[in-house]
Amino acid sequence: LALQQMKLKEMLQGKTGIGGKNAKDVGAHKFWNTQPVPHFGEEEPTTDGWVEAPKPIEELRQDPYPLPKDFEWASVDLSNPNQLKEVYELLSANYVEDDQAAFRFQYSAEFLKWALQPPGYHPEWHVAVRVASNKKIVAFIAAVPLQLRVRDNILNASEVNFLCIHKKLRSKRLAPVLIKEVTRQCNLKGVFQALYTAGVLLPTPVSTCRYYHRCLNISKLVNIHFVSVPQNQTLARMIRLNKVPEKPRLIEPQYGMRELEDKDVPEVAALYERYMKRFGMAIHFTEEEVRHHFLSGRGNGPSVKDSWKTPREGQVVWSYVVENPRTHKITDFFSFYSLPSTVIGNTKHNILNAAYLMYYATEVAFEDGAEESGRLKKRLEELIGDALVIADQSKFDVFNALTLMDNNLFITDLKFGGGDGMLYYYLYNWRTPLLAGVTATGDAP
Ligand code: MYA
Repeated sequence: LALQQMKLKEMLQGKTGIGGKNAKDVGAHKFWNTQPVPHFGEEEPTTDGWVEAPKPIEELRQDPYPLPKDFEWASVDLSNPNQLKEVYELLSANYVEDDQAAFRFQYSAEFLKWALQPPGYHPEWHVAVRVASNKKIVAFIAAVPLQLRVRDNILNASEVNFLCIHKKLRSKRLAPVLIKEVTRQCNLKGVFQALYTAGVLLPTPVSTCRYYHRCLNISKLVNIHFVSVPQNQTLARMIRLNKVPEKPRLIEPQYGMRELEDKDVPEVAALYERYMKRFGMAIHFTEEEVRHHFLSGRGNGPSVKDSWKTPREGQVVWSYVVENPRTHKITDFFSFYSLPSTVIGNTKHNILNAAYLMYYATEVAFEDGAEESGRLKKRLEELIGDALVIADQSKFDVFNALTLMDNNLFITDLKFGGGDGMLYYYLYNWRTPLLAGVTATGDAP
């Protein structure tokens, strides 16, 4: 990560060029050059602050931006099952693919509701473009409100995600119109900063992460060309090397791991907040938000016995805590979410079931010398090692994580392998020097 940060730094200062299909010459970003973001070639900021001052509401544009004729704006009501299905279908067929067009994210309808209707969400921030004649949704962008801490500043911001344009309408400069319209909607609610992530390099990331993958279902992953058997190995050996235990270790009563319950929310919120102070940027969650992000995505089904083996119908998020059996204090938690991908053009398998590591925390981090002595690394390996077991039992094919938070402490020893995908983190209208470790958000486009 340090190396990536250094390269990025040089590139942003215009010292080196970068290759890759997403790279553009400095200055070639016709749209982004007009936006309040740091531009390529500028000196790295030394202080934090907005790029453009907030405007009083009466100075804001009151009308939507003009769209090409034949198209119209619509705000989508995701509580309406038909409208939710329309967005789901647009994204299923047109959202993010990898560079080889082998896999495409397939967010479930439950996931979209969970991600886009957190406490305090605004329906006006779920922006769609419809064809005027037949009302078909052909483009979408969404924002949700959040409080974001960037170093010492707490920003009343939004997180922008799910920007998608139908494949037939690409390269027509529609994306800038969607971005400007969602910006206008945020501004109208007094929000002038945003967080967003993308797999493409734009002006200008505040941090860069790489995807890592822990393979679970080796034969399927080989079959769909997600991984290949290394030259000096056989499939059988690869399967053996990647086998995870059948039962999570910490589930034994003497350790006290169990599914998160509603009564744990205040303690988990406090532990989350304390742990996230370790990082330069983190989302602040109220208790209500913790309840939403860690519990509501579990579907409405009752708590099932041995839930670590049996996912609930429509389950999006998996959240576990460790309760000290003597003191009954919550000492640790971890969570991951389900984000399948369509396997494009494979006859045997059409879905890749992927789990993505979300948030975790452990009290061990606050013990003196825990990092230097390796105690923190050991504890995280126990926790995330059990997350792998639960994911494996729930039939996930692969478990993904990014090079952020404390993930670098455990990804290698837990046998994650580096992928070719990168995820760039961006802030809209906020300058800050490069951040070394950033936090995961609910989604990783
Ligand atoms: S990231 C996921 C993005 N979605 C996909 O990758 C799905 C598949 N792809 C598509 O649907 C289209 O290719 C998209 C572009 C829609 C991506 N973020 O219309 P165009 C710039 C920002 O001719 P199209 C996510 O959802 C590009 O550099 N800008 O292109 C987070 C160029 O500008 P410039 C992007 O291919 C989104 C311009 O668009 C992205 O038809 C955060 C070309 O437009 C991208 N991912 O459509 C959005 N890709 O010439 C920003 C391309 O300057 C939010 N572009 O280089 C900002 C904060 C707003 C709120 C602020 C509140 C205060």
